[in-house]
Amino acid sequence: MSRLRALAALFAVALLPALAAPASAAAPITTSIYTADPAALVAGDTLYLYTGRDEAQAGGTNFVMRDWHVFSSTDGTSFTGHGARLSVSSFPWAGADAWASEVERGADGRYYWYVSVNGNGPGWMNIGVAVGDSPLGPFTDAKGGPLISDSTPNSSPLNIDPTVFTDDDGQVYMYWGSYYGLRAAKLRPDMVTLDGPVVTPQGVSNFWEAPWMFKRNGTYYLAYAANDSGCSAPNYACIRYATASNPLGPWTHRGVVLDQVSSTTNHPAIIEFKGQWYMVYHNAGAPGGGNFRRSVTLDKLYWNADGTMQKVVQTTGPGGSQNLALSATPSTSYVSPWETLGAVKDGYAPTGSADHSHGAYGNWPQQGTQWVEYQWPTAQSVSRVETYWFDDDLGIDLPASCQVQYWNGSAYVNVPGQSACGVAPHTFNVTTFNAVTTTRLRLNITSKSGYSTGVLEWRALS
Ligand code: FUB
Repeated sequence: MSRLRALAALFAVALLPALAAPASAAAPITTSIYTADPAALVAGDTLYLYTGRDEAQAGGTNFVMRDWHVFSSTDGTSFTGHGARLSVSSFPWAGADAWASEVERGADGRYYWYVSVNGNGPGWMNIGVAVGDSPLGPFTDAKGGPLISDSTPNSSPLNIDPTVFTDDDGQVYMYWGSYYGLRAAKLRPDMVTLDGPVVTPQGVSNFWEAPWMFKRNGTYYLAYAANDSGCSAPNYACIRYATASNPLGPWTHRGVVLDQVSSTTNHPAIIEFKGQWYMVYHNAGAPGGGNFRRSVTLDKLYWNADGTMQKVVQTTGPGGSQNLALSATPSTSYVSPWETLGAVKDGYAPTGSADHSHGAYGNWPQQGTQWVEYQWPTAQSVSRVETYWFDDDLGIDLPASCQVQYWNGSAYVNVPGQSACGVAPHTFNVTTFNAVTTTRLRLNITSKSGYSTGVLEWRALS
């Protein structure tokens, strides 16, 4: 089982209801906490998002997830946080890992919250289910034990990521799974008992994990995370989808609906709210974010006339920041011939300061002050940079200091109101300043005596 955990990590793979607090607008839905693995539900005139919470420390290399949170919106743009509404401790038979979940309304009008959670019994992850009388709960364990575990016949190699769908005739279906092992089963009207055997759906190409099922105009849709080289960089996921005319398939693969994001994992929820379709997902885009410090966000989703989905444009949502580095041309005072300057703007979220798996900028054997610069063909408004330092434990060490400058039309000058230019290892060091409008932004890096310096990723944010 430890091999599976390692794989999951690689792939990145106080339960009292908090007072409702307005969260920042749309994307990410909040920056008060890190959130992941969204599920969406419309009840009345409200869109509810159910998420996990990432609590890993900066530079952490595994998931730390203890509870599930609820957010709501009446306009699809600004979200109100309702705090943790369910936790691992809500399930007396479980002990850790509050992973992906989804809420479905039962025929009895109650709300069933299906969760991935680590049981205390044999095996690893299980699917549990809690129930509450409203979308905000309170929720309690509905079964007293797992609905799906490793001992369920024909269960997935990793029993996580439930998606529950109720068809027009009232029949309820659950899909779940990871490690390429998609599974499905019918549920009885009680919502907590399987209604027949677990089946292995066919035709879902490159399925990795995170299924999300829905229906539109009589066609069934299954969106899911895939990680094949046809859609994402190594260790990253994209979102593919398939359609079917029967809720248990066979499925026909239709393509990629969401490209790779800035976190290695990717997790979809697709829903119509007040006439607009949305793709809800997570990335590493919040300040200090990373593969284990993710943030839920959403973007509009549009349909083609033939019922296929257009690829979602990742705007980072209304009011969200964009990483302008992605469209910049980088240059530098010096780069070692074996290093890659372009690595600083490839969108990768490193797992630590020694993680040069996606290339690194390094200036060995230079010492003293060197610089990295971004240039744009038209002026950009920039107010924050996030810097992930490279440290190879050889000639490249963390810098002694750094300074952000911009081109004011005739010279490089320090950006105004600059917060500390951090040099911490294993994290994105966030430096904020009064917004500048410029075609060139520069990071001056001063080495410690006897060392050179390097950068794994340098984000420039609007
Ligand atoms: O958040 C933990 C796991 O990572 C989820 O269950 C997967 O979908 C992936 O996002």
